[in-house]
Amino acid sequence: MAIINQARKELQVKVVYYGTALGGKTTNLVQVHEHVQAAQGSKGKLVSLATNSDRTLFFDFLPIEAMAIKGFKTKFQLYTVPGQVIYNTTRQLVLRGVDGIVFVADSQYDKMEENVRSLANLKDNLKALNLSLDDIPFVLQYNKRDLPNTAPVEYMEYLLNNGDPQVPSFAASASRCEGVFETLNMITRLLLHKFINDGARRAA
Ligand SMILES: Nc1nc2c(ncn2[C@@H]2O[C@H](COP(=O)(O)OP(=O)(O)O)[C@@H](O)[C@H]2O)c(=O)[nH]1
Ligand SMILES: [Mg+2]
Repeated sequence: MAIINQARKELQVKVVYYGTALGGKTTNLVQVHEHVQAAQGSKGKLVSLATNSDRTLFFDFLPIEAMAIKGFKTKFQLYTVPGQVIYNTTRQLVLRGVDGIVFVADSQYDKMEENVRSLANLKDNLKALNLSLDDIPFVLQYNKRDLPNTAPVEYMEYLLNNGDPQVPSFAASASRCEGVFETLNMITRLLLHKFINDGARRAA
């Protein structure tokens, strides 16, 4: 759950970008980091937590619209996880305390099985933490739409977004910064609504 710092009037929200290795998680974060207004004076450093051959990245940022919650600044921390199978322990660690999840799927046809496996792995890892995708704001991104060998979005929806209700999903080409902010804005909005609703429920 989000960390609330009463003294500093700060709400800290953790968003994790999950998905297969090489799907484009890091590219999403790098694009966001590059394009977030430095003028806000609120952008954290892009920090790389190095594992052997893959990186976990995170940084803080403060979306303008998020400042509206009752005098609290909402700080978003964006994390990626290493995709390789052998780093499951790291993935579990990164998921601890997660508030929102973006699943970055690789749209290339030959990655569909890997996408499905990674999503199942996400659910398993959440379960180990007593969490469920049903309770966590969750958005799907179908990345690498610029490549020629992509599966149709409808097919990816069928494979990856077959819950009831479906979750928001976005076609993207992260390396061209297409769909990156659409995805981020949606997870941000879902998170803020959840906090406002939870707060209202607590107050009731
Ligand atoms: N063509 C294409 N390549 C991409 C796209 N997004 C990421 N890539 C490339 O895919 C590779 C893996 O991306 P990366 O962000 O490191 O994947 P990660 O393992 O999920 O963090 C890199 O070479 C990226 O430049 C995209 O939308 N289109
Ligand atoms: Mg990466």
